[in-house]
Amino acid sequence: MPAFDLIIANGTIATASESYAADIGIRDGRIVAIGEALNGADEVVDATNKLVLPGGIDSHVHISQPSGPGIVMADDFESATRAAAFGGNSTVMPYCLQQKGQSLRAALSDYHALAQGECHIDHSFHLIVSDPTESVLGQELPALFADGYTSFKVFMTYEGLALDDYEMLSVLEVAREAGALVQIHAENYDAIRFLTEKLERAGRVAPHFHGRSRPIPVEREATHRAISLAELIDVPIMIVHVSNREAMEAIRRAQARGLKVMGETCPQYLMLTEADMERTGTEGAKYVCSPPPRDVASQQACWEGLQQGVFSVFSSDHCPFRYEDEAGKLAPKGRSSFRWIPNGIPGIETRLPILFSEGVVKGRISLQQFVALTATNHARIYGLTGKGSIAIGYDADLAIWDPNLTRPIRQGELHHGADYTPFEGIEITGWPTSLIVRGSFVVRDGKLTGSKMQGRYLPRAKPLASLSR
Ligand code: DUC
Ligand code: ZN
Ligand code: ZN
Repeated sequence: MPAFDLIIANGTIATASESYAADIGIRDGRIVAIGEALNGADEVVDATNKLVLPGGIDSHVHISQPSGPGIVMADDFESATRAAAFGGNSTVMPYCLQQKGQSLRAALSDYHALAQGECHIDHSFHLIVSDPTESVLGQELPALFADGYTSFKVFMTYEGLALDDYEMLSVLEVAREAGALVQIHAENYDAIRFLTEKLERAGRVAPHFHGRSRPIPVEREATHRAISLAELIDVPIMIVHVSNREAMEAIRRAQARGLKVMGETCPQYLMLTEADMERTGTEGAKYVCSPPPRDVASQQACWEGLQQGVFSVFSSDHCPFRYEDEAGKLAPKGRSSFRWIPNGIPGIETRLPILFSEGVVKGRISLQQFVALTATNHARIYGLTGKGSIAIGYDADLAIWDPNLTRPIRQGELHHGADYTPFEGIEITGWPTSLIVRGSFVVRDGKLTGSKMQGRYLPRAKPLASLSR
């Protein structure tokens, strides 16, 4: 019997700490050898002139999430995980939304049913806590933590989702006791409501007024408040989808003071601006997401946050809606005011190529930072044991990249369920060409070879309180 099921030979391996030329020997879905001139395998795949990276981990995606009456997300688990695989990802972490009045267990059982047998790659859930009742705080969250649901998200805005400060403190306290990590959507609910009503009264309802209804101070204030509340409880937090300098600097200051505050940014805050929401007619709706895309100076601030380690993760915040669709961006109510345009954009397949091309190829970040920001840190922070790196004993989750392949992002070549990409036409150098999950090809030389039965659900270990930087 050969020593290995599969050898990936002659590639350049890159991890969060170094790059080197070596072969990878895989048996029973795990990496069992890394060395020169390995031999003895059922199959040898030649990766000459290719990079071999850990499969990407996208720890912030929304799939099949209820999004309001008549609105339907563009991706289910099958299409989202297929698109993720073509984008070089081997694990995604979607949200499981608790609806008001619903138990967390009931919400989870709905999401597991949607995902079961429909995932091309591995997945694990964060909970969204929208109704922190006594039983949620006292019983469900601690029990679910013990079952491997070790992170949850809370919102400071949105009707039906926003927690007030008392509720936030209660959730943070439970997280502290359990050792869970809380992700925070930091925008000031009342300020958005106030500004939205004012804009609507003035007849300013076109898509780009979405940005005016939640300007930078709205995000800065909530970020500062979230950090202060977490400091009161002494609990780690992750501020998700940071869009601008003021929020980034608030996180940096908290870190300098020794607080366990982590940050995340996303492709839309590097590549889009508010001008995109000003496109003619209703087209601006394609770019409506929250927080909204800002300006070029904010893009620069987000790059600095990535370069300087203020942000430890780079996620897609994939939240896809179709454009030409009454159940999506052009819902009848959405045409009447920006307030009703479903918030979110697709990005699960383009996250890694964008950061590779704009970051590594253009010299803004190193290849090691790229791997850390897109895979390794996600695994460490969220407790995905045996994922996110290339090392003996780790799952053989590998993305093979052609670092010289240059072609633009085109909707027609993507695999998600949305009918557009907000990143249309961006020229990319460096694309993943093959993706292996636990030793089996899901995508091979640009073709889907895996099945939707291949992805597994991953319970998680205790999250990390902070990355030592
Ligand atoms: N927050 C998210 O995290 N994703 C999409 C929309 C939102 O407000
Ligand atoms: Zn959010
Ligand atoms: Zn999100």
